Amino acid sequence: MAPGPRALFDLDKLLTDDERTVRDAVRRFATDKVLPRVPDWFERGILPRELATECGAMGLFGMHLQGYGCAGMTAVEYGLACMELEAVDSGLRSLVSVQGSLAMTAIHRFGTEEQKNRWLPKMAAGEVVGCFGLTEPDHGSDPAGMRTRATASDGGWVLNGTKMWITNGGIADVAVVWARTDEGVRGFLVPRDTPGFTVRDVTRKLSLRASVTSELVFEDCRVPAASLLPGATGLRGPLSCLNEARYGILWGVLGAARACFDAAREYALTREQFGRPIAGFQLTQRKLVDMQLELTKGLLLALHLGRLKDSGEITPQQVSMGKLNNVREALAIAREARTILGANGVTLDYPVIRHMNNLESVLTYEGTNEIQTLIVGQELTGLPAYS
Ligand code: TGC
Ligand code: FAD
Repeated sequence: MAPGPRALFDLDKLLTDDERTVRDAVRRFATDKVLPRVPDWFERGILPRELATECGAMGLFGMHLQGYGCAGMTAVEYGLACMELEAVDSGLRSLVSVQGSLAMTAIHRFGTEEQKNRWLPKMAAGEVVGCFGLTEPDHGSDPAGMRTRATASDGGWVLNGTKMWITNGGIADVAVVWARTDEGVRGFLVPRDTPGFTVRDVTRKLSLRASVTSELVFEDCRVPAASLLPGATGLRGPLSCLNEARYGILWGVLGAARACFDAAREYALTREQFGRPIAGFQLTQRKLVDMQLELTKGLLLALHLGRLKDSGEITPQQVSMGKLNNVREALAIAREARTILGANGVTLDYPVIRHMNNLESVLTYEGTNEIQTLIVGQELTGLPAYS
């Protein structure tokens, strides 16, 4: 391999031929088909619905799930795909995470055969978009306090409450909604056109602008008994889906960090100050070296966790450790890259500040940095420190 940052990684040696093939195919799709359009979407604050159809055609939705039209790939292959998608934009990876790791996983894991056959093949193909409603305006880190309620009535259920910050909400055809019942938290499949279900998109975001984030409101929203996901009772149901999405994120953010590193290195080699390229200054080299060290360590951690996941041995706490480290370091890399670009770093002419702003959301969603810390802290001490 030629000298340069990839030679230092040489991660390729640790991957199988199949893993490299999947990674390269997703990289081509993301780079050739999506990247040229992303800065415009980010600037306008939109995510076109057609992107879901394109991702479906690529087999990206639920790609780690078996059957029902899903690709049945390994955890490492899924992770590598997330990395390539997020190298383009966290919004693209979010679309895929929420559809596959959250909405489809909830149906795949907790649904009836009828629910799986009805929804999963169309979701895998991108014909149907799903969202996952757990967070509420007053209950984010602590979903156990949720107020959305489902009441049994006339052989069905009536939903009342509000979900907030829901990715894909405005483009979703079906929402997986978690609500309090007399038996504890249960999950419901609510089609978008159900009377009493309204959606309002969150605007004025300065992060994840190429992603739809919405509020879901349920007012006496009546759904049939067949909408209930029978396999999940209690908070364990939604929290177990979060493990899947957190796993995708711990790979994905390395893609964003890699894109920032690449942009900063290229800029540093061509930008001249004091008569020579800024890459020739020791302080710039130290930044590049530290960025590369954390990127490499993050990749090794991700790959180790992926191998553990493929062998069925991974724990939720290990996933939290991966999300905690890799998001924190990706954000630090993005911020450092931004400094190397100087004033140019604050514009959308370069991808760095877009990634940096996106990563602020990634630090918060799927369990904040602090919550991941407390999950790992509990594992180390046996003492829960949430309240
Ligand atoms: P706790 O009493 O600890 O647990 C309740 C039940 O759940 C089980 N459990 C888990 N099971 C599987 N995986 C996990 N990660 C689990 N964590 C807990 C637990 O064993 C227990 O089961 P059981 O059978 O004994 O009842 O729950 P707690 O209320 O004390 O909360 C713990 C805490 C704070 C860790 C949890 O609430 C938490 O993770 N909070 C963070 C919330 C969060 O991450 N929300 C994310 C929303 S989705 C999202 O952000 C999507 S963005 C995606 C995108 O756009 O890409
Ligand atoms: P809060 O819980 O109010 O936390 C505020 C601050 O207090 C944080 O720093 C937090 O770490 C800290 N804090 C809270 N509790 C503790 C504690 N015990 N100890 C120490 N510090 C603490 N949710 C969904 O359900 N589905 C989605 O698709 C989805 N998509 C999202 C997309 C975007 C762009 C964003 C920004 C969020 C999304 N979310 C989604 C919501 C996300 O999961 C929540 O924002 C997150 O869980 C944090 O909740 P909160 O924003 O209410 O913050």
